[in-house]
Amino acid sequence: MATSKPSALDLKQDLKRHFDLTLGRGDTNYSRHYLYQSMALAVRDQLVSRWRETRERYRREEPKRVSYLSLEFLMGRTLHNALANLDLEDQARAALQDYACDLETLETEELDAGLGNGGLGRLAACFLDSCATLEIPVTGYGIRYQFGMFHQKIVDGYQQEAPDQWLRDGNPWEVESPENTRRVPFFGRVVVEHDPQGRECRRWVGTEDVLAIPYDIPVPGYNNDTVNTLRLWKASATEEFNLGEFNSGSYTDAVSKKTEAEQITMVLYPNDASEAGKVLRLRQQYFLASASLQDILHRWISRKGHDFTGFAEKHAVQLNDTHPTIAVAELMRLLMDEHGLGWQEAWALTESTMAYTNHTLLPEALETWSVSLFEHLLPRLLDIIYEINARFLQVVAQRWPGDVDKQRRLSIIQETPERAVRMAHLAIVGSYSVNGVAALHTDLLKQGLFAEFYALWPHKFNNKTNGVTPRRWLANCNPGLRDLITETIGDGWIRDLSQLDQLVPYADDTAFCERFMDVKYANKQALATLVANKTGIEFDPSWMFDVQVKRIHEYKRQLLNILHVISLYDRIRKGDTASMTPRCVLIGGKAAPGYVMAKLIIKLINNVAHTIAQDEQANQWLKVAFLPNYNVSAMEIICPGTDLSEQISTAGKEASGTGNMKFMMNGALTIGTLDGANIEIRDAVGADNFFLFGLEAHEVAQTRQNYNPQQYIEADPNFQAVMHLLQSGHFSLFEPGIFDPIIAALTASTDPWMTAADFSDYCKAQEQAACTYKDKTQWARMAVLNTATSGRFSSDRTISEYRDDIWYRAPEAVRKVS
Ligand code: 26Y
Repeated sequence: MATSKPSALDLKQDLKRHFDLTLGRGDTNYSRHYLYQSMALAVRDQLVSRWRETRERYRREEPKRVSYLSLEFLMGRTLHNALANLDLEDQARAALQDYACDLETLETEELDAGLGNGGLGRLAACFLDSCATLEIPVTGYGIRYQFGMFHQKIVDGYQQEAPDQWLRDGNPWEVESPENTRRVPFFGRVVVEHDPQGRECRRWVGTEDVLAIPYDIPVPGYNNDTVNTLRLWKASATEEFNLGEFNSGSYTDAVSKKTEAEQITMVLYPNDASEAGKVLRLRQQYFLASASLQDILHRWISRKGHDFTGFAEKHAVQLNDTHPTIAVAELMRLLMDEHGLGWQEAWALTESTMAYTNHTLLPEALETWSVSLFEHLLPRLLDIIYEINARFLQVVAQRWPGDVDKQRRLSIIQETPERAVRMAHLAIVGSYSVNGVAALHTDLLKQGLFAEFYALWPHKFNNKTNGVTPRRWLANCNPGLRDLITETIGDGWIRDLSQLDQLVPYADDTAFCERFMDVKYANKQALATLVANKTGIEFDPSWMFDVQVKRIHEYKRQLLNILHVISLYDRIRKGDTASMTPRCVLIGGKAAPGYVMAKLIIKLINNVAHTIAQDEQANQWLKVAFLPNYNVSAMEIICPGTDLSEQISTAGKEASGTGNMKFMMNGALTIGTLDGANIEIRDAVGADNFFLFGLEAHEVAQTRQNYNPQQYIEADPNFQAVMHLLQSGHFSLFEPGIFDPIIAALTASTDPWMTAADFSDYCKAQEQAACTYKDKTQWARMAVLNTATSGRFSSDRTISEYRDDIWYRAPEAVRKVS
C-alpha cells in the first residue's frame, strides 16, 4: 500500500515544528544550519512510516534477505537524495519560502558521510540505492566511524590531513537502536570440553567483550515505498567490565579500557591499496562481521528457534572484498559454539550463504593477517580457520594427488615470510560465488591470481561489471541534462537506464546537440566557480575541461597526466601554439597518509599548476588546478561539467573504475587505456567515440620482460623536453631535488606502472582529443552518444545481475555447490 505523499503544507508545518520546538530556535534566528537540521528531521519523518512498513512487509513475506557486509559506505550527502527519491523536492522548495534560503544552499550545509576511501565504498552506497529501488531486501552492514575519510588540505603544495568531524553537529539521518546491541568477544583462550553426549567441543573463555550498538540509516528507493536499512555499528565498553575495574579501585584503568573498546570504531583506515596489518583494523573487521552475523542469526532464532533448516535459502551474505571475510569463520563459530550445530551442518550452511566480491589484483592490496596476531586476538577463530584449511587441503589432495606445491600455494595459511592467514583464500573456500567487477578483471582473476581455484571450482566464478546509481550521478547532480533527457524521451530512464539508447538518433539532431552543449556549458560554469573558490584559479568555461579525480595512486598514473601537462607547457613556451586547443586541467584526489610517492605526486601537480599560473603566456592556453579534498559532493559538481574524462591506469591494474561511468553518463568523452570497465565503455559507445591509447594488459606483461624507459624518452623529443624541465628543477626552484624520487621511478627499468612506455601514445591521443574538441558539432555528437550508450553502467543493471545470478539463484543450485 502506497504511503500518501505529504502536501507542501505538511512539510512546511513539520519544518516549522522542528525548527521552533525540536531545536528550539524560535523564528528570529534563521541560521542556515538549524534550518538544514529541521528540514532533515522533517524529511526523516516522511521516511519513518515507509521504513516501518517495509520492515513489516519483509517480516510478513519472508523473502530471501541479503546482507551486504562492507568496511566502507561512502554515502556522501543524504538530504537531496531523500527528497528526490520521495518526490518531495517541490514541497521542500515551497516550505522554504518563508525562510529566505533556497534549497540548494541549504543542502550544502550537510557534511558528507565519508565512511569510505574511494571506489569500493562508493560502490556499496550506489548498490544500496539500487537495491531499495529494485525493492530487494538488502541490509547494508558497516561501521559507524567517528572520523571518516580525512579532510585534505594543501599547504605549500603538500597534502595535509585533518580529522573528519562529520558527527560534530549530530546526524539527523541515524536512529540509534540500543535494543539490538550485540556483544563481540576478543582475546581470551580456547578450552576443550565435552558435551553431555561425550562429544568434544571447544569453548572460548576469558574473553574481553565489546558491545556493538547499531545506528540505522534509512535507504529510500526511487519513487517507491521501499525504505531499506544501512546498519552501522558503534563500539562501546560493557558495563560489568567497568564495574569490576571500579570495584578493584583502578578507576583510571577502567576508563582507559573503556576508551580502548571505543577505539574500535573511532577511525576509518585511509589506505585503499596497501594493507598496514594493524591490529586495530583486524578488530574492526571482526567487530563488524560478528555483530552483523549475530544480528542475522538473532532474527532467525527469534522466529524459528534453533532449527536452521532452510537458513541458506533465506539468507545471502555478500562480502565486499576480503575486509569482512572473517565472517566465514565467525558464522561457523556462532553456529557451532553458540547454537550447537555440528561441523558439517554448519559448513554446508556457511558455504551456501557467503559470496565474495574481489576488487583488486594488486598483490599489495591482498590482505593477510599474521597467525600470531590472530592467535592473540581471536584464538577461537584461528582454530576454526585451521580446521577449514585442513579439510580444504584434503579436497586439493584428492583432486591433485601428491602435488604438495599446489597445496602450499592454495593453502589458507601462508608459511613464508611469516605464517599468515590469506583472507582471499578463506573467502574463496567459504563462498559459493566469487566475482570480479569488470569483464577484464574477472578474466584476469580466472587466468592469473586465482587460476588454481578456478580450475578447482569454475562454477563459483562470475563477473558483475560495476555500475553507478543514475539517480545521484545523473538525475540529481545534473538537473539541466535530466530535464533535457526527460523532455526528449520521457522519464522512464531514471529507473531503466537502458532507455537512454533512445537518445542515439538525437546525436545527429543539431538542435538537440546545441541544447545538450548549453547544459554542459552551464555545468562548466558551476565547476569553474568551485575551482575558483577552492584554488583561486580561473577556468574559462569555453575551454576544454580535462579532468582526473580519484585516489592518488601510482597505478592510476596521475603522473602521466601531469607529464602531458608539462609537455603542453613546454610547447607554449616554445611558441608552438598554432594548432593548440585551450584547456583547463583539473586533478583531485587524496593520497594515503603513509604513501610517500603518492604525496610527492600531489606536490608535483601543485608545483606545475603554480608555475603555469605564474606564466602569462602559458595562461593564454592552459590552466591547471589541483582541487583539495575531493569527495562525493565535489564529484556531483565535477562530473556534469567535464568534457574529457581521464581513465589512464596501467592496463590490467584498475579492476573496474566507476568514476569513468559517472563521467560518461554526463556526456564526457573518455581518454583511456584498455583497462577495467573502460573496455566495456568503449564497446558501448563505439571505438570512434573514445580516445584510446597505451599498452594492453598482455603487452604490459610482455614489455616488462626487458623494459627500458630511456628508449621511450630518446625516441620522442617531446618526452625529452619534459624530462629536461623536470630534471632542471624548473618546478622545484626553491626545493631543489625534491622530485628526484619521481624521476627515478619513471626511468627505472623496474617501474611497474610503465608510465614512460605509454607517454608518447598518450600525447597522441590527447592531441586527437584536442583536435576533435575544435569541431564543436563533432564533439557534441560524441558527447551525446556517450550519454546515450551509458545505460549499461547503471548499478540497477549490476544489482539485477547480483540478484539473479548470486543472491536468488535457485536453492538447488546453491545446494549443488555446497
Ligand atoms: C586492505 C585495505 C588496505 C584496503 C582498503 C580499501 C584495500 C582496498 C581498498 C579499496 C579498494 C577499492 O576501492 N577498489 C576499487 O573498487 C572499485 C569498485 O569495485 C573499482 O571500481 C576500482 O577499480 C577498485 O580500485
